[in-house]
Formats: sequence, structure tokens, C-alpha cells
Amino acid sequence: MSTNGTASASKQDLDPNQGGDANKKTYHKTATGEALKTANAHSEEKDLKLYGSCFCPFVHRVWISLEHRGLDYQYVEVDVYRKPKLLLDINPRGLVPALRHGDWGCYESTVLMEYLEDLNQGSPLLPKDPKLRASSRLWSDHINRHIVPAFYRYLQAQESGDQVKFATELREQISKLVDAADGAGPFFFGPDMTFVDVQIAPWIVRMGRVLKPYRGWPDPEPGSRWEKLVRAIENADPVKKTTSGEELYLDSYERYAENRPNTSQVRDAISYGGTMP
Ligand SMILES: N[C@@H](CCC(=O)N[C@@H](CS)C(=O)NCC(=O)O)C(=O)O
Repeated sequence: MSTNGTASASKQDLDPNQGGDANKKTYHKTATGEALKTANAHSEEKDLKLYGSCFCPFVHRVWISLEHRGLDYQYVEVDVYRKPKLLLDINPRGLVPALRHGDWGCYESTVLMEYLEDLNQGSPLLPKDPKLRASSRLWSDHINRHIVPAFYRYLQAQESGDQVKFATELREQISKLVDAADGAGPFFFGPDMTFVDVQIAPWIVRMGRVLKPYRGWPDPEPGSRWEKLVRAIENADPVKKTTSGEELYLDSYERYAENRPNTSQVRDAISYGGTMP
């Protein structure tokens, strides 16, 4: 039976974030659209396994990297809030993404992207030049430290004054990234998608599908450098192949937009001023 807010769901089908109300939408447990096709094409047992949840932007980054590189991998969907043992065995913190490679496991999306880079298989995402590599890491850090938390502060804000304040914060942090980008683009460093683009890609996908409907976040200004970046990232093949249908994001993020208890460790960190998980 569906747990996505259908009124017919019985109490035991509900997720804790629904607070006993079957009319509340909850996170999806299976990918849809292009992402489902890709998940199905990678369901066979492989040495390299990505444990992920279809709605999760941190998983999305690693999945885009795997697709970009054309690696032979298995995608394993897990219900991250029910924390199966196979996830906890790799990540005792119980967060996705988690990666298993043979009998070795690791977690943390940025660390996993670097690991895939270090395998030296398929197309790289980090440039060769040490200065550009350092710059990639600097702007990835900016995304993780400033853009990602601003996204959640804005989405979770319930008062209109706070929403205006956090929309401004998000715009300012995005502007810093855009000012540092190659002028011609369309990607951050120029004609090709690289590490920094993949780091921000899942939040770009969710700006149009989550921030726009829930908070009125505007489409990028036509002709702007930001628009160029957004279009290039949205149209990149590995991004399209790992993105689900719009409803999946709309439903999965209602709990954040309403700032509901029992949503996630990210929600609690933002609400109570802790560090992001
Ligand atoms: N810093 C982590 C964050 C991962 C994360 O927060 N993942 C969420 C799903 S989007 C999660 O696993 N949540 C489980 C929970 O809140 O218990 C990373 O970059 O991998």
C-alpha cells in the first residue's frame, strides 16, 4: 500500500514524519522516471554498490558521478529512516549515500566522489591542474558549507520574514559561486561538467522542483550566467538519467517545507542550530 499520503493508508503504513496523518505526503521509496530506468539497469549484483535513497541529494551526487564515469556498479535502494543492517554495517551513522567496493565500505558524498576519482576509471571529474583541483575543492566546500544549509534554512522557514531572509542568504551564496565561475561556461570551469557542477547539481534540480512550488523561488533570470549553469547542469545526461519525476520531489520534501518533526537529521540540525550531518 502507498505511504505517500493516500488517505487509505493504515496507521502502521505511515512514516514517523507524517505524525499519524495519512493526508501528509512522505518521502518516496522507489525512484521514478529516468532514475527508475537507470536503477533498473543497475540492479544486478556488482562489486561496486551504491546504497541510496531516491529522494536524497547527497546520494544523487554520487549517482551522477558513477553515471558520468560509466562505471560498472549496482544501485541498491534503502529506506534510510528504517536503517537496514546492510547500511549500518557500512555507516554506523545510518546516513546515505554509502558505498561498498568488495568487502570495503565508506560513506559521505564528497569523500565518495573523491574515491571514485581516485579509482582512475572512466572520465574524470577533477581537472588535472593542481590549482584547478584546489579551486574545485574550495568551491565544493562553499557549496557544502554555505549553499546546502541555506537551501534547507529557506525551505524549513515557516515565517514569511525568515523566508525572505533565507532566500536572500541563498541568493548571495549562489552569487559567490557564479562570480567564481568561468565567464563563458556553460559549466563552472567551462565547456565540460566537472566536480563542482556535480556537487551542486542535486540542489539545482531541487530548486525548480521543491523551492519553486513551496517557496516561490524564481526561475533563473533569462540570459544570466546562473541560467546558463542551471540549464547546462539540468541537461547533462548523467543528471537527467538519475533524476526522478517531479512528483517524487514535491512529495518527498513536503515534510521539510512544513518543518515537521521526525523528518531527518538534516531537519533537526537546521531547526536546532546543530552541525549538518
Ligand atoms: N554529509 C552527508 C549527509 C548525508 C545525509 O544527510 N543523508 C540523508 C538523506 S538525504 C540521510 O541519510 N538521512 C538519514 C537520517 O536523517 O536519519 C553526506 O554528504 O553524505
